[in-house]
Amino acid sequence: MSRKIIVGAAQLGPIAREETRRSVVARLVELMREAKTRGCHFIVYPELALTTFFPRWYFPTPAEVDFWFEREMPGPETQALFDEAKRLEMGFYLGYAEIAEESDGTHHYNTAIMVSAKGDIVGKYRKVHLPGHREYEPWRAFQHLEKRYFECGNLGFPAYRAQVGGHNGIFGMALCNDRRWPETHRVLGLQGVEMSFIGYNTPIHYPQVPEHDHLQAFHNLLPMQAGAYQNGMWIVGVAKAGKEENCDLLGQSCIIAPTGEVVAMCSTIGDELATASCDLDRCKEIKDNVFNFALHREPQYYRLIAETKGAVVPR
Ligand code: ING
Repeated sequence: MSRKIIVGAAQLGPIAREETRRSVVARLVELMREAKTRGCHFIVYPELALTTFFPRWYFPTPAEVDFWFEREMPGPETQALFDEAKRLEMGFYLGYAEIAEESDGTHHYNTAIMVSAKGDIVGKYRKVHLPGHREYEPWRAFQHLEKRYFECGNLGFPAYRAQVGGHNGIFGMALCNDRRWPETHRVLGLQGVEMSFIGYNTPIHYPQVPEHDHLQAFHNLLPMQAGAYQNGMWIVGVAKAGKEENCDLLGQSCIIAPTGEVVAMCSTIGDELATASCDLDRCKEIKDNVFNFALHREPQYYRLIAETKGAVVPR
């Protein structure tokens, strides 16, 4: 018995500050059409896939910030993507900046959705681990103001039963910095997730520790390969890549098996599709054995993980 689904990692090259959503959606549709010719059932786009990575700049007014957000999904510019997905019977994951009107007011999130081959939104995730800083910091070559523009997600790390390629599976989502934190993958793993989608925008230059710049590719794969293996799940990591408004973003979009092996990877820093046939049943090789949670975990000793924010060091 196997539950093979064919998945596409749809990496995007740079999106210029002036590039319209309509123009970006045309690029997304192009990648979706290529995915169809390659037999894909599902395609994964990057984080904040509709615009340039705007947290690299300081915007003084709320109106200038809100310009980068979507109030509707699908909205006027993104309906074409949903329509094409329905026509091609292609599910997709899409990262975007979300303005949400909730009972207690208006909120701003760094969001991702999972959309079925019928064009229905079957899952939503709002980024929990927000990197960067809140105030303008002039010493930086570029800002990273995610803590200023987004609120911490209020949905946790939900898992979804959904159908992809005619097979039922359990899917999860994360966004960029989330992939660096083992808690992200484990909370999904503890819900039986068999495949997670993670879009990212990762500058190669890390201003606080520039001597780590040459390690960005290693630090991209390391946590995702570990997360896949330690939770017995497929992980599809997809970059917005290339020199975007003079900021070099890492590529290396990839599909990782539950064994932790990279089975497909992009080799350019432009718009590029990497695909793989992923058998969801292969998760059992790991989930039923080396990481059989019910058999081997000892949560009575893990309380610090959930009970404290910072480290509790011995006196
Ligand atoms: N970007 C980066 C990421 O976590 C970063 C921020 C870069 C953190 C390099 C640490 C090192 O991949 C986003 N958008 O989270």
